[in-house]
Amino acid sequence: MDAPALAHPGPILTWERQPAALLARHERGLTRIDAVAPDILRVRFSPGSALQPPRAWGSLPDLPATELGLSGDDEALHLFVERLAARLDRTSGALTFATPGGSEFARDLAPPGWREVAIEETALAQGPDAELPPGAARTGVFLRKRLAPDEGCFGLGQRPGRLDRRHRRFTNWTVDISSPGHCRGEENMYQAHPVLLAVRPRLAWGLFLHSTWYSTFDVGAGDSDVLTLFTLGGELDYYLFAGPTPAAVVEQLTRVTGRPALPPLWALGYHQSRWGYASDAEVRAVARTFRERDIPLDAIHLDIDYMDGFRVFTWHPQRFAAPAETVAALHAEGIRAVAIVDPGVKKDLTSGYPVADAGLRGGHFVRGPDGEPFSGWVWPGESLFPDFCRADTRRWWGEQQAALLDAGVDGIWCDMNEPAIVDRPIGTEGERARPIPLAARQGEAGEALHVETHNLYGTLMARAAAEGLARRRPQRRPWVLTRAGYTGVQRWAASWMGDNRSSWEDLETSLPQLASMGLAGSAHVGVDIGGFYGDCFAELFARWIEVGTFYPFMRNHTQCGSRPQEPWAFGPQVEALARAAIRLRYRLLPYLYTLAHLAHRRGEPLLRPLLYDFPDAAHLHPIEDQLMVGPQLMIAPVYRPGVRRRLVELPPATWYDLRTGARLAKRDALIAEAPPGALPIFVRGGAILTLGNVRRSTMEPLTELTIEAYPDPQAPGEWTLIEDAGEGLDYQHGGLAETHLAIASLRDGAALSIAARSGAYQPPPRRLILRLHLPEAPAGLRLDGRTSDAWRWRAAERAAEIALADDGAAHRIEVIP
Ligand code: MIG
Repeated sequence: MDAPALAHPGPILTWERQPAALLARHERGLTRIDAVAPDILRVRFSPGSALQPPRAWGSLPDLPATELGLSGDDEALHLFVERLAARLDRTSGALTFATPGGSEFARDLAPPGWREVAIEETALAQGPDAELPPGAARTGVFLRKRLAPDEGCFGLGQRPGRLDRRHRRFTNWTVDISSPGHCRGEENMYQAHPVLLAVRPRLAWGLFLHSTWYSTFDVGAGDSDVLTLFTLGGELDYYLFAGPTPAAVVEQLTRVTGRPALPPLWALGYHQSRWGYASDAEVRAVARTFRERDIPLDAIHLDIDYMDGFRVFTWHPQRFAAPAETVAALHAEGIRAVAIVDPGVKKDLTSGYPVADAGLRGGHFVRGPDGEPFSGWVWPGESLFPDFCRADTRRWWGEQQAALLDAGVDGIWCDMNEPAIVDRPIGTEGERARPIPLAARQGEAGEALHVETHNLYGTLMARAAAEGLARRRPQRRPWVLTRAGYTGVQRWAASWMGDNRSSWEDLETSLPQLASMGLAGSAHVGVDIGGFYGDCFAELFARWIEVGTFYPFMRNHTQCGSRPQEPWAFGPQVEALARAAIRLRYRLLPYLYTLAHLAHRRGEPLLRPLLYDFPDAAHLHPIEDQLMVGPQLMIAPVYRPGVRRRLVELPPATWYDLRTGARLAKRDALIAEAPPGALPIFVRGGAILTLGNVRRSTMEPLTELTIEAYPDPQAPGEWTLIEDAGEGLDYQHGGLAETHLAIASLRDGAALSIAARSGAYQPPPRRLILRLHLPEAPAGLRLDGRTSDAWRWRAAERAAEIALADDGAAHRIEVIP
């Protein structure tokens, strides 16, 4: 296909310096570069004479600008912030970036180009609904950047498929990929994350295309050394992150798009769900069975079955006749209730359904191109769709949650918010996806067309849910789970990856999928453990739950009508393995919760690819079936039938086997024994792992804290345990407990120091167990300078152990060689 030629900006005619920005006018169009931070530049280019004004619903947090250094010569304008330099060519308008040391990257192969793009050229060709009114933006802007031959390309969010995104093409347009009419693709998904992380030895950089419009990334698919960005938005707008490590890029990205919300502690526990827990009695029976079988559980999710005729914000009058009692019964067992909410509001105007009535009266629904409320078909039948671009609509929606919150519901699960809509009653023959028309109007007073705001629909619904929770329960932390989203959704919600299948492939793909979500800024993510579509089976379930232990969000969920998938559904052997996996999750909670704080403070993903922690080991970067869980743990899951051992690459570090406590001999790789129930888990030398006692749920107090030190003979190690009440907002005002821990490797042994606890949060009384992992039993142990006779050698764990009451004071144990 011969695409029409692109228009280009031509030479820069005039330029002006603003306090933290450069504004350059070309023969055609203008470039604006903002110094966002010492390590972040924002680049905008418009083919017109002005940039689009910021959108009211644009949801990036405000950042203070930084100083921009600027100089010019005959050929170029040179821009500097502390850790990033850019060169804007005066003749062509092309940009190049460089480190302060002069290493070039992200070079434009040509200046931005544009042309009129017909909708049919995009994946948006959806029949007549795709038509935009005359005059609506259809200018497509293109940008081609050079990819270095040794640059690995990562990110782009939840798409399954390979972790390394190079040689593929991606569309950023939120769709319900599980609905008829869409096939299960790797190219486009429920969530849109136009985020790229490029990694080469000693230099990582990142790019966030700040366009909520339909956009595409060609990551070396056409020409392997070219990255082509395209947006239908009529203007180019991207943030460039200086790195220089992958961790720095993720920090920079989430500084711009927002950090992941800190979840309440219970959200990190085990969640049980299924489409089809259809009555109060059934829900109580599930809860009771968990308790009878002594399997920890923190939350049960209520799917659309609880509603009355799928009317959002209602309860079924018979099956859930007394919802407050249902939820209270769960709470009495230490279990939280999460309720699903769909955006489609049944267009029921005759039975006094307040959500439809008040919604119409308040003008809260998306209006079609004709200005009348748009309707389409979803579970409730013909439905209306809230216009979440409007602040007053988000508020109104949040208030509707009273119907759930008054019954005691703890968290909100936002589904179908791509939004998913079909063209006739669900299940009718010939059913096809029927999206909101691109020319539908959203925002206050017809401010924008749906084509611009579509990608934000899921995020803004999650935001409405989270803000509604916060308003109604100002003392508690909102917890929201969402299916659809756009980069930045992490500020309001955790995400699950939608409708996967009960298959080995889907277990395998969850690893790169969740890791890529982390790189796009969403730290709290999971897939349906056991798989959604189809029937799970014993071996697959056993493998999946052992991997799920390490998903930041750990939920078992399945489709209605599939075979039972609760931990006991596959017989006593698998039940025992599942119980052990879930118990391990609860043991790990103090570590995972500290990681949740780090995600909230600096965007750091809980689950991440090896490249995040080992940026200089380029040969490990494409690996996607071994992941890091925080900086201390590495997992090497089994995701194939019949496999009982597997190859594990050992990144450059000292490693311990978590199960034996033994330090591994230095080598590049090993074969790990991995029968079901024994997922290979490795601890990095220098790590200090903090473990809790197993609880039935996080509503029970932590009564024991184990601090396990894994000395690295080559280097000291340190860690700060972060704790708080697990709920509420005190953590924002000093209500934290931070315990600094350090291991020193002494000539003949090691020492573990625990600093006095700082911060205003007082953990409940508990026992402290200190363990030092050593090659062999030492002659003795000194506690706080005195030879102890209360220590013991735990041969099975290869650790010297001592227990004491946790008094919050400083302690030190030291090996007597
Ligand atoms: O059209 O609410 O991805 O988790 O169980 C299906 C029923 C709608 C899709 C979600 C799935 C949920 C299901 N929903």
